Amino acid sequence: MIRIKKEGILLHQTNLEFENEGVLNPATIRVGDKVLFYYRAVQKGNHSSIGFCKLSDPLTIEERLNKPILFPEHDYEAKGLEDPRVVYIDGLFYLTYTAYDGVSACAALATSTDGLQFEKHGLIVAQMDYAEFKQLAETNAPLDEKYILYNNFNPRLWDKDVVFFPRKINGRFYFLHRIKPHIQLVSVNNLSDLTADFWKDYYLHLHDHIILTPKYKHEMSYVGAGCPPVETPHGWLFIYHGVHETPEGYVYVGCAALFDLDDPSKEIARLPYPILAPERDWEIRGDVDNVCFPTGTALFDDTLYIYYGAGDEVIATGTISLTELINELLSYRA
Ligand code: BMA
Repeated sequence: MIRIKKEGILLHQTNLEFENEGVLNPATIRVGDKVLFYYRAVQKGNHSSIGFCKLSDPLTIEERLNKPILFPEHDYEAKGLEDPRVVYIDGLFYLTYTAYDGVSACAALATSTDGLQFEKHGLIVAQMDYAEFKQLAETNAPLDEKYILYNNFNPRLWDKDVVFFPRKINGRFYFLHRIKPHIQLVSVNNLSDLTADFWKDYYLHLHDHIILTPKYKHEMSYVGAGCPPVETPHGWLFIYHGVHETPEGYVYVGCAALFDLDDPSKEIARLPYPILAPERDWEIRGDVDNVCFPTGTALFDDTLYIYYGAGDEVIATGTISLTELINELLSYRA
């Protein structure tokens, strides 16, 4: 069994209005020897924006902005910008986040050439009623009943946890997304291909796009994409979150799986146990109890730094040897 070594809390909330309730779930990316860090900052009343820090090394904050770098400006994100993820592809930072408008929570995209000034591109997932999604998804195959269980109380379809792969694969953009309870995979030549008709056709064939479903006890309720996949010679390393229900509520843990480099819809291996689970006070008790929610990594030599929201209130870091993690995964080949 291999576990993430806990390095402790990296970022706390402050008294600044935009982050006086908590900080969590950061998008992270290594640039040179620094790490750029875009985190979900929550203002009392559960209004989120994206805060920004720069780390001089993976565990040291060098600079922290005293106002959000991204905040609500449009109707589709009026109630908050949540859970960012970031990658850098061909000269551009792609930052995805969950845009909440009070009715639905759907993924949106912003891009930047310098990592500081972002241009918003709006929602990039389907904007449809849940009823329409259900009707499309049931056309060609029965729909797993958990889709109904976790979605039927929302009039609109919720689609969160959009996480881009950090490079194009055979010339195409790939990204993960999550309609509960599974992780689905999209690939397109151009992001402008993501039209309403694209999504209708996609949901007609939902089954073909599901790439990760709950398998083990710790992830039995649902799974969701976590950190941008890490490229290794043996495949794409996915650090994702798995959720299971207990009498005390849902427990969020960090999990690891390996997917094929050329065809990321193929699962190569998955660990049958979590590598990161709530154990410390600040993971067990928080704004939401029992949450470890990994959203970003940074690789320095063989050490993979994993950044995660803990208890939906603070941001913590964990480390693991990439080689050891991959070797462990390979011993659990599908
Ligand atoms: C998810 C998101 C995350 C949060 C997690 C655990 O649905 O809201 O921001 O960290 O739940 O509460």
